Amino acid sequence: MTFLLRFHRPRMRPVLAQAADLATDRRVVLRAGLSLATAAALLPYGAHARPSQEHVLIIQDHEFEPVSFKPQVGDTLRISNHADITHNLYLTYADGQVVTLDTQPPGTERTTVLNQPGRVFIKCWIHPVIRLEFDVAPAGT
Ligand SMILES: [Cu+2]
Repeated sequence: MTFLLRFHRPRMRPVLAQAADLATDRRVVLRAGLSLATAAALLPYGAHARPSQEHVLIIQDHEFEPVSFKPQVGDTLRISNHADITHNLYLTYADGQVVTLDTQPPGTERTTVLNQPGRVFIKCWIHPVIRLEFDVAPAGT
């Protein structure tokens, strides 16, 4: 059985370019007369934040592709049905929250924004054999 896995990330500039921009921003801030403390307070955000990403998860027949991405809270999961059967998937978060996606005929995609850190299970209401689990990291880690 062939497994395909793709995940798309928004274009990210190289870290060095971001760091250079941050340094420039700091000089601008200083020239604007704000305190060093203010600039220092901005630094952790610029150094650690990562933009939300979109991860594509493909389902073939009755199985998901293995997960190789590292999702965070706020990331979007795009599930693409490459099977020739309809699925109706749902996510279960660690606290029991259930998010049901719409019925998903062959060739269609459904998206959901991951809203909690921790273990997430994806199953199908129609095909209980289908099961996938992965971890979601807190935002900004
Ligand atoms: Cu199914």
